[in-house]
Amino acid sequence: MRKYTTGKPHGLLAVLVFAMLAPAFALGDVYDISVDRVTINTGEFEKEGIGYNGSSPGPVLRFKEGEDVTINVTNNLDEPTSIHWHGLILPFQMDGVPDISFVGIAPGETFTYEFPIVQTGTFWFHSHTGFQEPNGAYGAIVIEPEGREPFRYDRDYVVQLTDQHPHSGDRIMRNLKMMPDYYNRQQQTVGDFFEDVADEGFQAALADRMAWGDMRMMSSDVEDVQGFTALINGEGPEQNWTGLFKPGERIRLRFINSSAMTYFDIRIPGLEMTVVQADGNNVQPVKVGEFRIAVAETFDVIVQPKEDRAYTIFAESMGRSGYARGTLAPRQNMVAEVPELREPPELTMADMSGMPGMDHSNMEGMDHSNMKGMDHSNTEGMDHSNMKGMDHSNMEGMDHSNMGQGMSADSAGPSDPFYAEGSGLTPEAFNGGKFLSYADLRAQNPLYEDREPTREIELRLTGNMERYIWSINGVKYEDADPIRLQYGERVRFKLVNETMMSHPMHLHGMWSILDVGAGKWNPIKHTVSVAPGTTVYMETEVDAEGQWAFHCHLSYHADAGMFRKVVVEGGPGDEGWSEPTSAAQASTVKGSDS
Ligand SMILES: [Cu+2]
Repeated sequence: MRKYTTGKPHGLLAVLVFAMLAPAFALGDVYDISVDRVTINTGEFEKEGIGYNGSSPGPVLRFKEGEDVTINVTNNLDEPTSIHWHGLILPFQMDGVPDISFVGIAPGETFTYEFPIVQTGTFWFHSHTGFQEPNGAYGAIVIEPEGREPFRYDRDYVVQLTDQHPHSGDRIMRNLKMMPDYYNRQQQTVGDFFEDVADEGFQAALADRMAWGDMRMMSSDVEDVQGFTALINGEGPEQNWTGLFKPGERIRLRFINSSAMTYFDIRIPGLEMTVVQADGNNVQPVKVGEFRIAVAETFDVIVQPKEDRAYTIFAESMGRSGYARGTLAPRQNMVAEVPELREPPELTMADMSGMPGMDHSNMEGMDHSNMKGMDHSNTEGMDHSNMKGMDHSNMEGMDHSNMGQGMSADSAGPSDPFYAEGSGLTPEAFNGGKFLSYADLRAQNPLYEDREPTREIELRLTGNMERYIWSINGVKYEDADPIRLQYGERVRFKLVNETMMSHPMHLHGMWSILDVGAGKWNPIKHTVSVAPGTTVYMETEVDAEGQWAFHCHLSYHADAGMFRKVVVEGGPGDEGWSEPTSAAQASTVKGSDS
């Protein structure tokens, strides 16, 4: 283990020795990254944050398939750090997760990462220590293929989306723990209630409110953290990041969602987008008017603006509490109209149908004398994670495994099989055009042979919004045993979302084959978003030994416990993986508040 934590001179020597021993191996470039305190200016506020090589986002790292990279990461902070290479397939000791892959990088230390680049596409990197990532510690990775791309383009831009908040990550977490709706600025008011009474009638409006009150949740709980400024490549809506083009050119836009908490719905008014890659893997092209990008996902699209005018890249947050904005233009300082934010979506009872013990059939029998159900102030003592009367038998309606049928855009049918039917979160394209669904994704080339899984592992995504506890199978990370997998098996994960929030689940080190009902053409991803009230299946060829992380990529959900260690045993190099230990080990960071 220590050999990976050598200082810079040592690391270079190791590379030289390695090069002499294996002259046939291509010696790749050496990259130097420093981790620094930086000032982040969003155009709306300034804050102290963490960046790489003096800026946030850090540099775009450009690798080439087949090269062996050496990356020296020097920690200039007064606290430990780490870098995780999100979506990269590499030896687990290089994966950069403190306490799982390695011990972390102590203040003043240089850690040398060395690994071969065995894939192509758009990825990103970020700190896996404390709340450094929400505080700005991220950058983009572009990996060029050895051969040709299966699609043509003339230009190539990274479009890295982030959500910077005036508060530091530590402060946000403290506030959420104290008051989970602290950052929810779209709470319903008494006025809203009387509007609903006017629309739906008193009984319906009241029954609805009481059901929500029982749940200790609000129908506007789409986003945990509002009040951020959304950025494109580090520039806020007013700063307006701009990419230049010549009319008629084909432009590849590499969208990366490096936000802490924010899903975005992305469109470019006036341009059709052709999705060609998801999470770094080529997919059969899909033309769309709009797409949703979950936290930690990447989507590459190709656009071809033909007119000599500017186009706005408009990325609305899923809860419509903010937007990122950039511009594609033939010349600098050109702007196009910036659309208005649409109405915030409202969760519906369908989004809660994953909640155990909810029976929607007998709402009429509710006792209306108990009006306190509408009062959100007395919400103590309810823990949904252990509600009695759990009944999973009626979950079949949401089972996506037999999704081949009924996927037409029939107005009567479900609009998107990855959302509960009747969900308030089901996206709709602004212009009435096509909104990308997971169900549209097909691998360009299947990476794995289609074979039967050896077993199924059910993971229920659970939580208690009232206490801001997030967990898997009702158990948070610190109390959980690792998930043990055998090298060589193929595991089918059943992800059941019992909460009212979407969770982007990220498995490190191995691909997640998302079941969209397309057999061997199912797309492979590193991050799979599970919408409220739904069940999603993904399969994993267990082809990487060692210790890996598997977690929700919403920063504050991961920190609160929606996180697991995965141990892959029985591989060729299995010596029994020991726990990394060192004085440098520290999983939370005491950052300064702003
Ligand atoms: Cu989550």
